[in-house]
Amino acid sequence: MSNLKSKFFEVYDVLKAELLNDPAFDFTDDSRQWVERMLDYNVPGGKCNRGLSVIDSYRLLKEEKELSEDEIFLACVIGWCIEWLQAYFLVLDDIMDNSHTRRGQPCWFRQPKVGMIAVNDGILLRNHIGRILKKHFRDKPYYADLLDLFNEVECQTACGQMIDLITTHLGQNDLSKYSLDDHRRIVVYKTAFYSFYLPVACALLMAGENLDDHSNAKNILLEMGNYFQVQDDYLDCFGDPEVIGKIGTDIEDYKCSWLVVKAMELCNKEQMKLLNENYGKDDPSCVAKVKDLYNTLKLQDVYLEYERKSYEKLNEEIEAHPSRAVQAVLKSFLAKIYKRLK
Ligand code: DMA
Ligand code: MG
Ligand code: MG
Ligand code: MG
Repeated sequence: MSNLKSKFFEVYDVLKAELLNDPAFDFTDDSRQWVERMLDYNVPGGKCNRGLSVIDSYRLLKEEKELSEDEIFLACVIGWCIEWLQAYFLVLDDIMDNSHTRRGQPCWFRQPKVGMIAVNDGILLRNHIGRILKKHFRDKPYYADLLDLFNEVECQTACGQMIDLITTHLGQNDLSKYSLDDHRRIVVYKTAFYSFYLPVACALLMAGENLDDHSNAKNILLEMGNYFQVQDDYLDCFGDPEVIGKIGTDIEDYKCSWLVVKAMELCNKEQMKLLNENYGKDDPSCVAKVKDLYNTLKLQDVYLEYERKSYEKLNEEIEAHPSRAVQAVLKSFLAKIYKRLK
């Protein structure tokens, strides 16, 4: 493990210990054990890209200046708040998407004795963020802005999840109603704000910047988030479950996935009929027929071309950005996700 990553995980232990001794609640041994197990199961097991990006971004924004131990600690704390936010959304997302596995293990709600208690665990994860921020940032001049930012991004993500879920009603009625614009709107809200804009915005606040001055960087980050979710949609169907740690459910769930939108752009009448008959069915033979069609339409090649073009366009936009430091932040983000397999 890199130095930074091990430092980051030390901070997880600190935050967990604080939450398990939060004076706001009179813990019993049982309740403390439940929360500890729930946190260990859901918070630290991912790639931690979002959390680690806060520290990376903050360092790049400070250019040459060496960060103090305290600054590194605080950047790690905010990084973990984003990981907590992600855990909260994923615990609930897996229930709503009827998923089976996450990060190489059964989804939390599928654990014996968990079930729908997972809904409240999601709410708890969400509430931990406010507890953590209060403890470590209350005295900072940017505390109010930081809280506002988390609140706004959470709201945007929840709205994105809503349109992801209700758009399936539209598709169930008439699959051909799904468009690339619908897809874009869904993924910018459900993924791009919290995964891309939030880590950088946190680093900017820590560095004393005003977020209103960074709308250009925000737009580039949202574009990157769109690209990232297209990758997620692609991997849902074509990724290796062993590598991505989850089994795809987008076809069964009638999702307005980038793949189905692209398929409809390319297919003939007969293929459209096949898609209509088999999309959104929780039946492995129907799923297999949809995947066969995706192969016939060579969607893997369409995706590779999309990936190449997006990368090119994002690079151009980043290079046109006036600030060297911000350019470095955006480039490091893009490098982390380009051609990702998980
Ligand atoms: C998930 O979209 C978005 C959030 C906010 C959790 P998704 O359902 O495609 O994610 P996954 O493929 O990881 O279940
Ligand atoms: Mg999901
Ligand atoms: Mg989902
Ligand atoms: Mg997905």
